[in-house]
Formats: sequence, structure tokens, C-alpha cells
Amino acid sequence: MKISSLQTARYEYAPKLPTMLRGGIANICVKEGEETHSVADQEKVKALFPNTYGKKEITFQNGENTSEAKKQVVGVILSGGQAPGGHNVICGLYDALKATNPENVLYGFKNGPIGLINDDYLIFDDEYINAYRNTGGFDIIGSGRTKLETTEQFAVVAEVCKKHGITAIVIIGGDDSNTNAAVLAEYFAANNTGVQVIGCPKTIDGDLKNEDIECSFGFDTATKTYAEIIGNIERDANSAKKYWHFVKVMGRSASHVALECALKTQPNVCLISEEVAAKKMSLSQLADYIADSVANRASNGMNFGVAIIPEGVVEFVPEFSVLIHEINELLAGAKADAFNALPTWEDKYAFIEKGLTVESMAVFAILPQSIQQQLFLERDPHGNVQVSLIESEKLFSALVAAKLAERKAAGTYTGKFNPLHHFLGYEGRCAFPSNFDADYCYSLGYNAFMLIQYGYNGYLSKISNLSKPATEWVAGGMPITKMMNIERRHGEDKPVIKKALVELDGAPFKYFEERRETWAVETAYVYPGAIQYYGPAEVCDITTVTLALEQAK
Ligand code: FBP
Repeated sequence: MKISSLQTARYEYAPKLPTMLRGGIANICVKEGEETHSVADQEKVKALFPNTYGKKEITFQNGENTSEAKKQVVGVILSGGQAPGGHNVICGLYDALKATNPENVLYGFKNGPIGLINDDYLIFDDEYINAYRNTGGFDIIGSGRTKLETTEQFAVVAEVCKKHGITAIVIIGGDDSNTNAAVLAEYFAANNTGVQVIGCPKTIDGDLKNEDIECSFGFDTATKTYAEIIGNIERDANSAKKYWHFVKVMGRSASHVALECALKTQPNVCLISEEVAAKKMSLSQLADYIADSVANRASNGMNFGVAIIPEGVVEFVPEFSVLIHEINELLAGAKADAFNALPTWEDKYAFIEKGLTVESMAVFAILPQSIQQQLFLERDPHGNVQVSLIESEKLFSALVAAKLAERKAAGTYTGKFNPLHHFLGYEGRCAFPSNFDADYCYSLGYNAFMLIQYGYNGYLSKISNLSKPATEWVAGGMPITKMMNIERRHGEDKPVIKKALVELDGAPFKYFEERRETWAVETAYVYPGAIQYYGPAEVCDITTVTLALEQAK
């Protein structure tokens, strides 16, 4: 008996390309636009990118293909956290490359940027690639978080490219990886290597976006996956009527994921980190804010609810971010080893007490011990606290419980509060890409090859007009330097792609803000259900509420 599955059915799905990329490679030509300038700090960025700054934005259109007929040998890497659709970027790239010339070759460097440095690769063929079409995950070649940023690393990469005759590298990554893609592109140009670099915008966090990049891939599928689960939890809460669910969702810094899930499911509470920072809200104020919703609902007989907590929120609470900063200092360099060598938590606590300021110690002291300990877990390669390891959903429910206990003692609250906790992150990062992400990613990859074929270097593959059907999408490329500004990183001025946080005057946040008071008291839940892959386009192909609100005319 043959067992059917979504996995095998999805191999057959034909991703939709923008009209201008259909109709055969021979019929794709370039329309050049204006010269570009970086979003800020133009002179400084220009000085750092003398060979790649100021290039023109481009769009593709139907017309005679005038690109140079040369054999292309392309290398591709996946960089950073998984995001649904990564496989399709590679499939789109492969299909365009082979359709242009069957002699062209695609190398996949394994496990992220380290694969390029270690010259660890595979060569794609039809059989290999077909097993990954329209599937989630990055297991096609693996991913990793090594940074590709030093001149020594670039020199090694140049050697690897020379060895294999590689003409272009495609870097599929987030803001940091694409920043490094731009620096690598400049290095290749300055050293006349003839190798091009093209980036593709990835991250479920949704924070690689700007006036050119409407959204990063993976955000659509991940938020649909989380919203399905949150909707199911809401329905359970509304059925059982006895639990308050605290749901933490991924998003290292920005709260786009939390906001999109809230727009889809209308929970009682959703914290938005950017608002917390703008209003300088304290932990106590946030706990009171959630406790108000609990108490108001309890007074209407509803001892249940759902609160969404963005994983990065603690770093946006001013007193907490000072605390984290002080802890980072406390653990800097060899001091971390001394700390880790202390035998008991009591010894460690005494060390912490000695090292923190009185103000930060006061914040630290009110945290549950499990959270205190999580703040001392291993840093990520950039020295950051790994926010996904801090159980902020438990932190907030503990703080709310304390507030409610105070209110009960004062006789102002008589309800029941039974919290349950969830963390939604890894559940969504490798989901089968939605039709939107399958189409968007395939188009990004296909388009990346067209940029290579036309000789562009230091460009991001750009597909826009995304809230419209795929036929109306616009394909082209944007110099990465256009998205850059100068920021202070680790005590140095660095050119970086500006991270996009939730805009508090943007349409998605405004929509949420206008309705959240009602949602806090009433049960206004919406149950989005599972991602649909087959069926009417208005159900299966639509993308996020965020994008629809941003692009609403
Ligand atoms: P990217 O920015 O690399 O796409 O990753 C985002 C993310 O999924 C965050 O939401 C989360 O904080 C982090 O990765 C988790 O990292 P790890 O994969 O190392 O556990």
C-alpha cells in the first residue's frame, strides 16, 4: 500500500512566479532605475563601500534577454535560524540556473557560512533537489550562525571560489548575514575576484524589512503556525474556562511575530516590546496591566484568558535591560569562568550581589529563581543573552500572581488565577511553507539567479507588491548598501542594515491599539485554524494581516 502524505504531495506543487519572470529565461530583461543612497550616514557608508555604493535599483521585465552567455558556477549558503521556504529559495535558484544553461553548476555549502570557510559542500542535481521542493527546514544543506565578517575569512572564501571556479555566492540570511554579504561583495569587487554576491531576505522575526523589502520570508508561515496554535489554545480556554494561558512567541528583538499573531487571534493581552521601550514601562507596570485584564474578566465571571508575550520583551523593559547589561559586564571575558566555577547557587548569588548596582539588584531580587538562573546561561556568539532561553511567560505570570495576591489582600479582587505556559518558536520555523512562502521563496531564488546572470554584485533579491496575487508581484534587485546606516556595535562604528522594529505609528500597531481594550475584557477570540495548502486562493494564498494593513490603500 502506498502511504500518501503532505510531504510527497507538496513535491508536486508548482510555485507561482511573478509574471515578469514567467515566459522563459530568454524573455527576461532588465530595467534600470535610479542610483541609490544609503538610508542614513551616506558619506560614511559610501567611503566604506567605494566599489559597490550608489548602484542603481533594477526591476526585471519581459523582453529580450541581453545577459552575457557565460557558464555560471554558483555557491549558496543558508545562514542563521531556520525559516520556512529556505528550500524553495534554493530550488528557484537551481531551476533558473539550469534553465539558463544545463552546464551551470550549483554548490551548496554546508551548515552555514562555516561551510564556505571549510570548503564543505555538495553539488545539487535534480534527484537531490526534488526531495526538498516546497518543504520546510534548512536540512537541504544545513544552517549555522558563524559570522562571515573578517578580511581573513573573506580571503579564504575567495580561495574556495577560485578553486571551484565559482562566479557568484548567494547568501540566504537575516539583517546581519546580509550586512556581511554587502561587505563580502565589496571585498570581491575591490580585489577584482570577479565573484558576485547576492543576498536573500530571511527570518521568521520579520525584522528585515524596509521601503524595498516588504517582508522577510518565513514570517508568513511561522506566524500562521503560531496563530493556529494560539487560536486552539483560546478555544480550549473558552471551553474549559479555568486557565490563563501565557504564550511566549519568538522574535529576538522586534515584536512583529507577537503583533501579527494578536491581529490574527485577538487575545486578551499582547505585549509589544517597542511600546514598552517607548513608554519606558517597568516590570511592575506591565504586571499591573495584565493583572487589570485578569481582574476585569474575573469580575465578569471569566477566570480565563490568553496573553501573548514577545520573547524579546524583557530586554526592552528599561530596568531589565540595565540589569542584563550589568550581568554582561559581570560575565565579560574570563569572569564568566570564575562565575561558572562557583559550586553552589548561593555562592553565585553572593557574587552577583557584590557585582550589581543596588538598583539592578532590586530588580534581580524580585525575579523567580529559575529566571535569575536563566540570565546567567551561556551567551550567543555575539555575546547576547539568548532571550529564547528566558522563560518570560513564567516571569510575567509570576509577577501577575504577586499583584493579584496583593489585590486579594486589599479586598479589591476575588477571582481565581491558574496560569499555564507555552513557548511557540521552534514549532513554526520549519513548518511546510505556506503557499505564500513557497511562491515568494521560489521567486526570490529564481530572481537571485537573474541578478547573477546580469552581473550584479552586492544586491538583495527583491520581490515586491506582495499583498497582491503572485502574477502582480514585481521582481528586481536593490543594492544592499541602500539599506545601511552606521550603528555602534561592540564599541565600534559599523555599517549595518537597519533592523526594522514595530512602528508605533504604523497601521498594524494602530489597528491593534484601537481594539485591544475591548479584547482585554471581552472574549473576542478568532480561531484561524491550520494553514491551507489546497483550495481557494482567498484562503490559501493570502499573506499576513501586517502586510495587508501596511499596503491597504
Ligand atoms: P534569525 O534571525 O537567524 O532568522 O533567527 C531568529 C530566531 O528564530 C529568533 O526568533 C530566536 O530568538 C532565535 O532565532 C533562536 O535562535 P537559535 O536557533 O539559535 O535557538
